[in-house]
Amino acid sequence: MLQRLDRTEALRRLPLWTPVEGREAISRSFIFRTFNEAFGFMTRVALAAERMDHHPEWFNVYNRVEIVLTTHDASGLTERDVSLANLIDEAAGDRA
Ligand code: HBI
Repeated sequence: MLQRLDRTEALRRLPLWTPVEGREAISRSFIFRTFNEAFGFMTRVALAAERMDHHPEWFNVYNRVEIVLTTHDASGLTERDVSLANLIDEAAGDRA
């Protein structure tokens, strides 16, 4: 069984992420220079997410990528979201 995490506690460990209003979820937005950079980032995240069997909800327009993380199986946040968020932060490098 997946152990749910308190969102405030999760966000304390993920300073670049913000709460999603009305949902037990967290989000972060990224702006890249080009679509190629944005999609390269998404490709790295997608391959890692598939290995983890934990997948982002995301939205891309040209150089902008918006990501929402939550654990559907737990109806809230779990360590899987924190792990994926850390991986996403690393894949993004120093992008805003
Ligand atoms: N990804 N974000 C997220 N949340 C889940 O609960 C989840 C997932 N990827 C795969 C997955 N669950 C599987 O355990 C099946 O429920 C599809």
